Amino acid sequence: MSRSHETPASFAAALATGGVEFVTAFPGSPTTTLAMYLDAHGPAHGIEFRWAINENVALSQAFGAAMGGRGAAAMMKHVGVNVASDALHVMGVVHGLAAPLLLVEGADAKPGSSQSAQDNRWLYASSPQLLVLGPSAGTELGPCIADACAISAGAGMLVVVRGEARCFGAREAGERAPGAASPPASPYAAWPRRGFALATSARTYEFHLRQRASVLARLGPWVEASWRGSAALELDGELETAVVIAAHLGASAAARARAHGLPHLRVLTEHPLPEASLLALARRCATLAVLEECTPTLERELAALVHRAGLGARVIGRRELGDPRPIGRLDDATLDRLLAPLAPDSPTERSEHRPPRVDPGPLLDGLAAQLEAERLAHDQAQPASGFPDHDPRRQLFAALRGLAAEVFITVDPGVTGVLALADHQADVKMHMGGAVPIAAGWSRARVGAEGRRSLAVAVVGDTNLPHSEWLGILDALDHHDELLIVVADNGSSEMTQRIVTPRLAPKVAVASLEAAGLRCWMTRVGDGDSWRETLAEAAAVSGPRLVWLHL
Ligand SMILES: Cc1ncc(C[n+]2csc(CCOP(=O)(O)OP(=O)(O)O)c2C)c(N)n1
Ligand SMILES: [Mg+2]
Repeated sequence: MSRSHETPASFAAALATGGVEFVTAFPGSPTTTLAMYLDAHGPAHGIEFRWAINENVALSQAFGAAMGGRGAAAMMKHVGVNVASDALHVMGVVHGLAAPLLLVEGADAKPGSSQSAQDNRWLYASSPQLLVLGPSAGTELGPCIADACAISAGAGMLVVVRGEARCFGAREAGERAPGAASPPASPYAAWPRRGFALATSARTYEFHLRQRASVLARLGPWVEASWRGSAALELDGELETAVVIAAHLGASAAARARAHGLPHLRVLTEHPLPEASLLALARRCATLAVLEECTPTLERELAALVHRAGLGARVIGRRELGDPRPIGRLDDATLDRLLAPLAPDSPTERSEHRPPRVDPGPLLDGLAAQLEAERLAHDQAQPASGFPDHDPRRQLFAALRGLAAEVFITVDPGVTGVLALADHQADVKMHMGGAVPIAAGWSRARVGAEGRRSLAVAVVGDTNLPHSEWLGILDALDHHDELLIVVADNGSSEMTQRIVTPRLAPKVAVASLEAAGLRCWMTRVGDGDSWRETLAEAAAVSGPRLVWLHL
């Protein structure tokens, strides 16, 4: 193991070792320092870094890069997750991405420099059922990123790394992960070669969640080993009180529990929890005292777990321990004040115990074949509907596929996007505002690499454009992305009873985008072949460009 004393440097090295080559971020403490390091030194680690116009764009670009086979991470602070939340709820549930994908969240529970203390643990654990790792010190960051990347690569799923200033702002980075010599290989091919449209919808969402349950079950042995605790946990006998410490408080709170001679277990994941280990402890205790910052998320989950198992242990939290504040930092002095009354008369605890390490990679062996068989069965049982034969959009998507040797097509929600999913006419549909940044991210993975003639195309609905695609376009302009944007203008939202929401008239919209520096064309599908010629002309030039297509 090599030693590194700077957290940002060891963070970058861990990302690179884990296969992350593309990082997008929107600034906000406590991730800014890490992101600024990547901005300055990313290339030395083989990492392309860019600031994004907002967090939705950051996460969506990272997702597109992972679809293209380039490991990616998006970084933001806890309130930034609100801006990325629509993306997170769709991108978070799918599997089979062709490279690792991480969301690195900086939490601020005090709050120390934020407008709110917002606790995102419940959000991750709710519908997207995300795996969330919670490193609590600079020393834990490297091993945590290594496992996050290995799991993300093996399942092709988004994994969250949630830390706060204790971890991301730490000076001492300590030991790097034992680290594979080369990043974990992905068992999944990149799009468009993958050959089907990746999408979430009413047709697929439950299917994705069933797959997630199966992936998390495979990871069970790794999750069950994701804790540290006092050696006394291994011993027989009854305990009066044991302390359960949430991942984000981790090492520093465990040190205080040890100083008071209290048996303790600190979990390393925020979701899911090592339930069997927690229950084993609960069986031996009269009281479990939970330490966590912000909302009583772990406290409630542990209480429910103990209740479901029919155990008698009492679960108490900060309030019962004597901290009436609903939020606020648990610094060492506060922890000492809360823990001192619990200290046993004859303390026995000294060192921290680690269960034997479980390598998560092998737990996911064979998963790719399982996921693919399940997908084919689901598609057969509930096939996607495509465009009717006479619909000109069928011809449009066929024409887009033919624009280059390799064409990747993103769409957004709407009738145009949904019907393009059948027969692999498009490659991906996620949320409103996803088409442009996903295409931009994919183009960073594929265009120009290995001499390929590849083209990224984002097909944007006329309602989606003002709702949420506009900022992604500005970001693509700012970064000179290789990207063809096609606005599919049917004059309304066909999806929602043809409602017309606030928008600029097409000519005004195009003039605005041209003023921003975007090269634009306007045409109409059905006017002979001229629209095909316009698309070919736009495809042949470079940089971000846009064809406004009246349908
Ligand atoms: C954040 C969010 N708000 C509302 C919706 C509901 N919705 C789905 S598609 C859509 C608009 C699609 O209109 P357009 O972009 O014009 O595509 P079209 O249906 O006309 O092809 C709306 C409002 C949604 N999916 N997400
Ligand atoms: Mg429309």
